[in-house]
Amino acid sequence: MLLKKVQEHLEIHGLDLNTYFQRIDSNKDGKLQKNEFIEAVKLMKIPNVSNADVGQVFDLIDANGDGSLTPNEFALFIQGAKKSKQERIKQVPVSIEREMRQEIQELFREFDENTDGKVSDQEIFRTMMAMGTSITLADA
Ligand SMILES: [Ca+2]
Ligand SMILES: [Ca+2]
Repeated sequence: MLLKKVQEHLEIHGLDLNTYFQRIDSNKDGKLQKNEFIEAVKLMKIPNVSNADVGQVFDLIDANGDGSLTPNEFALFIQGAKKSKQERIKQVPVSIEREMRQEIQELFREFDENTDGKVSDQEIFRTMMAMGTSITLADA
């Protein structure tokens, strides 16, 4: 298990955000569609997270709701992960993939914070605020 984590880290280490984005943009249109995002997350093998859950996270990251993530929207998501991580723990550099995985896991925990198994609008709103992303950003 630990070995696998190390391997993952070595594989991803050195890739910048754009490189990683291009890697998971399988149809190479410069945006991440929901199925591409789900595929990328699936590779992370996060326990107890269904494709539908990942779809919900996608909708949350998709700030302008056009059904695809621009590099900018994706960057905001990853930067949110980096920022919150730096505040919590000082660690050796971690991979983008691992940051994304952690951010997604945290999003789910926050989604379901009242543990009724449903996500209320209020919970989504609080999660948005916690992420600190600029959801008013009008990107193309
Ligand atoms: Ca794409
Ligand atoms: Ca979008």
